[in-house]
Amino acid sequence: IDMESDLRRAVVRHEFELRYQPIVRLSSGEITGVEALIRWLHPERGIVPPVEFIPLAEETGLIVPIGEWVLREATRQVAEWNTRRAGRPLTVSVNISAVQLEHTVLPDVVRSALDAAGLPADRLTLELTESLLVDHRPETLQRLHDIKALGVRLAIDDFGTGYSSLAYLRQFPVDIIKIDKSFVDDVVDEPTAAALTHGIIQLGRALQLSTIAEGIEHAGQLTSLAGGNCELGQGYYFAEPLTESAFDDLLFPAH
Ligand code: G
Ligand code: G
Ligand code: MN
Ligand code: NA
Repeated sequence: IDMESDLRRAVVRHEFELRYQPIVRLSSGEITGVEALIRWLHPERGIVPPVEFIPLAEETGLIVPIGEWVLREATRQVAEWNTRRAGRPLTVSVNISAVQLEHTVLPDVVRSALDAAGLPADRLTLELTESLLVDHRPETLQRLHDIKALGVRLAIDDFGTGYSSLAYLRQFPVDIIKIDKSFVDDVVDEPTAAALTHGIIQLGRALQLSTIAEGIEHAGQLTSLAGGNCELGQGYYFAEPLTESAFDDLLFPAH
């Protein structure tokens, strides 16, 4: 069977699962949030990563029901963790495709997911890629403002890799910059990458945005980023994207 009908069946049969990667305060190691990342649990192929089906889901419009499921499931799960946890409630970050912004009444979907989960709007972050922001139509900007009006936070994902990163910061109502892994990869060994990374962090500070460094894999990277006052980070050094049950064990270690 072709992959499109395979993916349609997956939507009907709920063959998806979320993985949760912790987002950590670099100065203290405290977990402040999680990024939800989708996986397709294919009956024959096993676990299919998003890079292998998100593009098809976008072309076919199937990303709309899939994305709605991701929003509902991620907010439900994190609201549940927050009710069991002492301390400041976790935030949850969900990746949003351009197609979701075009083809759905996304603000209503977001509002409905938050209400159903009982999660305060300021605990949800939507991650937008720079390719999504290339779209300059007024409807896109209006929809982002409608979502912001709910109290949700917006992040620019993979920051620094697009063509006009700085222009997006003027145009779009963003709260968070996610520094792309390609900068973090070389922050220790390459003076240019280090200068750009620390420059992005200072830019974020000047604009009163949070900065999250992505793809931290080694202690040396953490030292450089924390030394440059990068607020938050994520990466294999802390944890890979975890199953719900593994993340649960991380939050609530057995005595
Ligand atoms: O999880 P992984 O590390 O393989 O993610 C690969 C890519 O898939 C990332 O670019 C990520 O933003 C994207 N992705 C993961 N989950 C989702 C999702 O729920 N919706 C969308 N639109 N993209 C996702
Ligand atoms: O594009 P986006 O930032 O949404 O997706 C994050 C992707 O990076 C996911 O595929 C996730 O599994 C992956 N990832 C997260 N931390 C690390 C890391 O430390 N190293 C590598 N190589 N990939 C990572
Ligand atoms: Mn992301
Ligand atoms: Na990214």
